[in-house]
Amino acid sequence: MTKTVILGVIGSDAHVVGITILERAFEAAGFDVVNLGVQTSQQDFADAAIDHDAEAVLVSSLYGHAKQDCEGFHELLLEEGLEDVTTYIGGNLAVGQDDFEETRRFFRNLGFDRVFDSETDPEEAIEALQADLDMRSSEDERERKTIEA
Ligand code: B12
Repeated sequence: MTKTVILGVIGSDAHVVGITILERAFEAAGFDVVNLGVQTSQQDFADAAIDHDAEAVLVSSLYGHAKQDCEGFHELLLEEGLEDVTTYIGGNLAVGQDDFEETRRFFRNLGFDRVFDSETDPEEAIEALQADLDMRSSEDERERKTIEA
């Protein structure tokens, strides 16, 4: 079954090239992509995930304000009943040069399932999402069988 991902650039960020490339790469890999474009609010991500019954939300941020823009995002997803949606973030996630492992830890602590830097090849994120969603559907399948049994 085709899996739907929501893609967008969060906050006031207007960098569009990265998500355009990601949109094409995820589509070519067989995903249904809903591209919300630039300057997308947290609520817009949540609304789109509900409207399209999405499996994943991919957040992009390039301009250095991702930390502020993503505060409270996972609390909002929880409030909206979207706790099962897989969330990734990628791009230039901090201002200037910093230790990416620290940045990754920060965003993992916010609730993102995976965190990617701006050097990430889209294929890497696609393979990760395929693996994460396959894992999730086999867990669901196992759960269904246990309930049915
Ligand atoms: C073009 C550009 C602009 C253009 C954007 C035009 C447009 N509409 O897209 C303009 C001139 C408008 C602009 C403005 C600004 N910019 Co600018 N911009 C760039 C630049 C030169 C290229 C960005 C780009 O298109 N890259 C090409 C694409 C293919 O790569 P990408 O965006 O990195 O995306 C890839 C990866 O990051 C990754 N990825 C991205 N998101 C995600 C999400 C997920 C889930 C995954 C898995 C992967 C992933 O995959 C993408 C595809 O391969 C970069 C510098 C650079 N070389 O990156 C600065 C840069 C991003 N800009 C920067 C800044 C500071 C700004 C401004 C704040 C400047 C200012 N003071 O006004 C403003 C912000 C305006 C705003 N509201 O957003 C900084 C950010 C610094 C930081 N984060 O620490 C950078 C890094 C320049 C720098 N070295 O200082 N910018």
